[in-house]
Amino acid sequence: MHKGRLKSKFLGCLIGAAIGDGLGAWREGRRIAEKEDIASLAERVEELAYTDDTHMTIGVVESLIQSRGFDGEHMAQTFIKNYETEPWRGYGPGPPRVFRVIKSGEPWDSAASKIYRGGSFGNGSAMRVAPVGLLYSNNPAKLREIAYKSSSITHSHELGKEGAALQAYAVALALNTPSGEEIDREAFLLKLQNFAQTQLYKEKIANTKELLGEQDRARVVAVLGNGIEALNSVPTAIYCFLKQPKSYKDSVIYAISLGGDTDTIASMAGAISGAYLGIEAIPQEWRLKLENKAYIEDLAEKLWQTAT
Ligand code: AR6
Ligand code: MG
Repeated sequence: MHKGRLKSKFLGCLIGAAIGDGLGAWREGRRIAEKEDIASLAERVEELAYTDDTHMTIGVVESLIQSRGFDGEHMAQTFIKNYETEPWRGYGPGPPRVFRVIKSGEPWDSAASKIYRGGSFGNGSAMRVAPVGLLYSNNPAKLREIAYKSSSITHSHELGKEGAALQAYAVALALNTPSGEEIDREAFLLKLQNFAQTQLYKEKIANTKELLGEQDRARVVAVLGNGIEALNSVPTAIYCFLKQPKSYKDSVIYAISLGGDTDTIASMAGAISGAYLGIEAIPQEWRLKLENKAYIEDLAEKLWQTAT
């Protein structure tokens, strides 16, 4: 792929994730809503302030750039530093507790198991993993390894790690499909299904395929979920992208209209959509409202330089 095109996709992915987060944050925990109401909300809000989803994604990129690849200790310390600077970003309950355990001397790759029995299966490691999908898009085995490792800093449960790997792989598949080329939705899902190592995710992805033509959003939520658990949000985000792959705006609005963990599902859907369509596909009026846009763009460009 042409280098300039790839750069647009890196920008689209990270800006797309941040905007999905910032817009979805207005509807977190709410019920299913009309798409028109979400569209008019997007027009009304003056600033798209981001939450922990983007704050932690920023930490992942900063660490990948500075370490020129994955370094678990460095990434953990970056998360801690960022959290301590801006603890009010709406973090889930687990990560701040993990950070305290690491600060007390526990190694980065064992601290998370001290918090929840079997580790966390929340979506907090999938919501921040897009940069891993961008950086390792040409090497699925490495992508999986780094997605698992980056997850295990805070989310060491198998379902948490697998959710992160699937989201990263969806970003990689989207990045590697030229935006002028139509997405073969069934082939996209088949690749994800084969990539998944957990039966529960394989089943969810199979359900996703069945639902592609579904009009009833209550049924989509009933089958795929809209919750804070990785299993109940990563396949949903992938679905939101595949439902309308040609429109960033429609993917994000649809994701938020499903209710529940709207910021995270819209952020993950936005990351995949932006990686496929590139930055130009994200409405300019939305981009102008994004908090800290210049810094996120700068990180996207540096990650692109690291990757190429
Ligand atoms: N056993 C029982 N419940 C669990 C377990 C487990 N092993 N693991 C997770 N949960 P957490 P996150 C439940 O705390 O994933 C922000 O709003 C438990 O109810 O690791 O970083 C973001 O925007 C726990 O509180 O946090 C995201 O929406 C919850 O899953 C979200 O929070 C979340 O796991 C990310 O949260
Ligand atoms: Mg959030």
